[in-house]
Amino acid sequence: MKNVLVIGSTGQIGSELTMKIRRMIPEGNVVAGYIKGAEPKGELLESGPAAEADVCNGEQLLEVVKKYDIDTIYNLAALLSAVAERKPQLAWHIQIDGLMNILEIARDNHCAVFTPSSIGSFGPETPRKDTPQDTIQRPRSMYGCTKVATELLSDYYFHKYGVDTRSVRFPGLISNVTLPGGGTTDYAVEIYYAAVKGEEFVCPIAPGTFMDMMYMPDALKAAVDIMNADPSRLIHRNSFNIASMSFDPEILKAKITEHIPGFKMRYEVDPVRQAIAESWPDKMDDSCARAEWDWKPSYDLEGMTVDMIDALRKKLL
Ligand code: AKB
Repeated sequence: MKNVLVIGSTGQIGSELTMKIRRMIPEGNVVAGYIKGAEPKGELLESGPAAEADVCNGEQLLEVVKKYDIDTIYNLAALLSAVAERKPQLAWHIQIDGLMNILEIARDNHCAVFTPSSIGSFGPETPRKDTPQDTIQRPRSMYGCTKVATELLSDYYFHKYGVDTRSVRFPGLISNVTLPGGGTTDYAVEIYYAAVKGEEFVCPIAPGTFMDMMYMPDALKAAVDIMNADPSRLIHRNSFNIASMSFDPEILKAKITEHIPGFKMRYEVDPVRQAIAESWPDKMDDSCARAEWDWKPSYDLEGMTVDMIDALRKKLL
């Protein structure tokens, strides 16, 4: 990995991943790819090259890949689960037609490609506890349909054309830099912002609904480590279960209250998000990632909570 294009560089993952990779390879071109209306600003803009890179515009992508001699593409363009339910055709267009554009360019230009999958690639028939690496994937959401198709298409391009595609199934990601937009797991980020600001949190997910979650530094490490992994050890490619913690809103509220006594939360359950959340696993088994590329998270709920509160106090107060 030397010249890298991060598509979706101003999003929740992209904004931090681009900066991490720039720090890792200062001698390379790490291009912050964006779409109109979501241009990079500040440090992201000033610390390296930026280029318009819309997944739905193959010619534009090819131009960027050629100009910067790109060898690795991080494809982070996606509509998250709740938004994708409102705009299913657009979600398919971005997530699948866009991925096709990227894979074709990668095939002709010898690029490795990372396109994340998600806990959203599972559905109600999937075993909920210790969800195996290889299991039933029959999601009921459009987001999930695109994620399963992403896994299949990425594996297809690897087996058929030798494109070096690799991926992880991200849990809900919690970060203090860029807010997520339109996901089912967003509550687990928003709750920290409310708690630090001293506001009551209105939770859209019902008590007792468990989902895998992960702190952003671990997610970024996974995205980098999988692309740097020794290919001869990889039995799987698209896509690996990775896990670090699983909780429901009550457990998260109790943990935050240990650090911010008096924090208040009430429920106003959003039926769309709740139905999606109930179809996702409670907790994935990530033993294949641990065995094949030494995946190991650093943060548990306590470590993440201390760090989130500290960072948000500096940012918001
Ligand atoms: C979402 O909630 O849609 C995402 C995800 C789990 O992939 N955060």
